[in-house]
Amino acid sequence: MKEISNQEIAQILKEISILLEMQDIEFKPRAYEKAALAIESLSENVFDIYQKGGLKFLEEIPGVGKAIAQKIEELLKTGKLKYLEDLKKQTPVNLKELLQIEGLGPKSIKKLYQKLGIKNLVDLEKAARKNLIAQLEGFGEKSQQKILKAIEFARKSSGRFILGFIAPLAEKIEHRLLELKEVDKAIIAGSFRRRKETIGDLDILVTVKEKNLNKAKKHIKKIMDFFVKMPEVQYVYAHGETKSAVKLLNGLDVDLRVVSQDSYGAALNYFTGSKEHNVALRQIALKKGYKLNEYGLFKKIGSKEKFIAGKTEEEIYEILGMQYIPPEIRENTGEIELALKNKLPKLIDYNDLLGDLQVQTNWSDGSASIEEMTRSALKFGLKYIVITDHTKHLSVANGLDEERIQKQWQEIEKVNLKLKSEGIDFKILKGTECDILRDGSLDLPDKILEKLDIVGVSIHSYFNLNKKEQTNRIIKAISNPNVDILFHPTCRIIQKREEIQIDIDKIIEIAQKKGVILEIDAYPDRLDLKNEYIRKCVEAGVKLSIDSDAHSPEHFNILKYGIAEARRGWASKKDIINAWSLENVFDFLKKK
Ligand code: DGT
Ligand code: CA
Ligand code: CA
Ligand code: ZN
Repeated sequence: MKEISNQEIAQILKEISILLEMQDIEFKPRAYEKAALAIESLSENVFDIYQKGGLKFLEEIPGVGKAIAQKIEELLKTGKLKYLEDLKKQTPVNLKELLQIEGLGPKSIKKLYQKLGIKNLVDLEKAARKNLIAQLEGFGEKSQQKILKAIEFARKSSGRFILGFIAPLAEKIEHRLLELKEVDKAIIAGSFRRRKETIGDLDILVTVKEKNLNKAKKHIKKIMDFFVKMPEVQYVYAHGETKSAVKLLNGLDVDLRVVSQDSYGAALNYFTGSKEHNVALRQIALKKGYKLNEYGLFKKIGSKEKFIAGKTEEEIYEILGMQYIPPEIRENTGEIELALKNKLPKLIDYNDLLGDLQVQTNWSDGSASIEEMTRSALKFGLKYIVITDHTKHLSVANGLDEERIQKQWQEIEKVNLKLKSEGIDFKILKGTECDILRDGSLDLPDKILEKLDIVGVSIHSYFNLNKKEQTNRIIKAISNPNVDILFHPTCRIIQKREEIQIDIDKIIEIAQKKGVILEIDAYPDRLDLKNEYIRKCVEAGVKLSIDSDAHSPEHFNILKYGIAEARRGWASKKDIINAWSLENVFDFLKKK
């Protein structure tokens, strides 16, 4: 048996539907599509359903008939599906790539394959550039242009990497460079330094210690040689005297530039970006009679330019009459204007968190015990955590029912006493990640919720309700006076699942009225809420929490990505409730 997720099964059914449509088969494609949709919004795992009742239970899933049930059975049993393999052989094209091109559907993809042998994006672009698509019946010049545009867009949005997933490798490379004896400074600039959710490529800057120009040249050559020969390098685009560029085995591109000590700050500022921030900053410089580029800040005196600054970023901002702007908010969304008026908010700091309000244990789908999670939280410098295991509706995660959650309280008490006896100042709180059911009611009764220290609620099913229904569902859930936090409010998974459709402004408004906290889930591919919504909360005075959503002891490590997202959303300590002492947290919650 193979544990395949609902999402994966739905994906496969959708693929079959598209392949069938290519074959000009009627009705069947629609049946597969319907089954895919049904399985996507199913709250129970198909895998569990099958284990409980076999083929018969599969057939009871709405939209799933006998033929489709059998295919699901084959998938679960063998991990493969012959029917799909056969269909794929008939039109061996890269559907995933081609379908992201706006305007291309199953029928047109089939035609492009049959008439021009187009199998993927590269083939498609070649054909379009050779003007072959314009000549195909049913396409024409206009759609050829559209296709070229869409290819460009697809290239831009794909091939990006999730910050938290590549950071360990990126930092390893950075440290490795720093350890070279020739290197003085090494730093990753670009979107990585701005802590964007996804990273296109890495832009590394280094300076050398050697001041003598001739000697320095040799040192730089050594650094460049070292860089292009790193074990992770797959391909070398450029191996130059001041710049090299490589592709790593995982597909990530990395640029390395050597800059002079005197220009380090200017280069760091330029290559950190964003481009929009750079452009606006340069205009400020011009207005004040300077010129700013990656080499420094220059004053125009007559026809000459005099070097004024460039060694550090700080001195550049200072001479331009501004506060230092943290990289995370350099997006030209108002930070420059405020920095000129000395009115930037003081952002939450990377060591400001005192607690974590969402922690899973092996009582549900976490890997470690309450005590193990607690000891780990202590190591990460926290003062309190809330144990928030899933509830019974989420049966895949072995969610807790009334009875088990009450047993868990005894365990929490026990560990709390143990810590106290060891003289450790730490508090474990009783909480829950209570499932929001389809109609907005909650998976645990009020008489249980009342007794918890902190109640978190979240959505794990029916992701595709329409905006009105989904918004009302959440409003109903957070209107329960026992509810303190809404976890991962938009349910997005970066590069995998779109946000659920909600009226975020309305939810922020209700959260503000009811004193409900909205979460920033720090999981690298969640970062939910995202920065734009965080900023709305900050403006509306809604409190936020930054939680690890830890499922194992080392996961507290990812809190930093939540903090980064909070900073990108302009949040300060006053906005982030788990940067407060436990006393203050409870004072806030009591006022609800
Ligand atoms: P990415 O790699 O797509 O995640 O985003 P970035 O921001 O790292 O962009 P990248 O790698 O193309 O360029 C690095 C930095 O260099 C960018 O943040 C700002 C600067 N930069 C690049 N192109 C331009 C430009 O045309 N004008 C200005 N002013 N700055 C630029
Ligand atoms: Ca970059
Ligand atoms: Ca770059
Ligand atoms: Zn969850």
